[in-house]
Amino acid sequence: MNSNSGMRGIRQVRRKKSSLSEVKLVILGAPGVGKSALTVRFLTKRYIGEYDHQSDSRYKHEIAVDGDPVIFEICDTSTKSAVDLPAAELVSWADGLVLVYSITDRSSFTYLKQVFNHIQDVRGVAQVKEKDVPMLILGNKGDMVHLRQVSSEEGEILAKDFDCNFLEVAAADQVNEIAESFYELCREISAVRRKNKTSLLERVLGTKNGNRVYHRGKSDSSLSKY
Ligand SMILES: Nc1nc2c(ncn2[C@@H]2O[C@H](COP(=O)(O)OP(=O)(O)OP(=O)(O)O)[C@@H](O)[C@H]2O)c(=O)[nH]1
Ligand SMILES: [Mg+2]
Repeated sequence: MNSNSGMRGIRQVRRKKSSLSEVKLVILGAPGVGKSALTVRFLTKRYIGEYDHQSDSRYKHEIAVDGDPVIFEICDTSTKSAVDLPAAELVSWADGLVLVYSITDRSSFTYLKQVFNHIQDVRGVAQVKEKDVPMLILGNKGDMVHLRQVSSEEGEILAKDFDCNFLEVAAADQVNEIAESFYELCREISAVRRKNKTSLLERVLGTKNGNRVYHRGKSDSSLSKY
């Protein structure tokens, strides 16, 4: 490796770090699907079994993703009933959304469709289509297959409809799979930021694909024609 490519490598690492430094996630889903269990599993690797149901819980925690430190700010929502929709401010606040249902509870699966429509209302259909707010669907309580009400195929179809990743998990049993699904969401958020940064630069510089484009601006009209 020559010194130039070494420098390039260092700059790339620096840029990656700054774009990945803080990630805001909101965990959504019907009551009792395991939102808190999954959040605590991800943040502490622990499974306690019983969690506070009274109010939303907020966490701020630094975790390394692909060797780079990332500050995860997570809002674990507490849903009072399966007709309540998440607060619009929370949906707007999020960089990424984790949508949880329980494979043992069909109504929690159906609830996510309502939540998705609500996300589209809040963030805009076009933005959701463009994946400006990456999402992840987790079908939790995968250890309770004897009580299964939602098939894996249905979960996959839902993820295709929402155009996002999907995984069946068990907060009760798993650590690494859950962590990896959160890391992947974090990578997607980082990709969105890079994309938005590039398109902002293109707009500011008036360039696309390296070609400079001339835009007639307001000040042009005040220029003398002679
Ligand atoms: N068997 C099994 N039980 C689970 C799993 N995840 C969570 N639970 C249990 O399901 C119950 C609800 O879990 P919570 O994490 O409190 O669910 P929640 O979605 O945060 O619930 P609310 O905050 O009330 O909306 C608890 O008794 C958990 O122990 C899992 O993967 N397997
Ligand atoms: Mg909870």
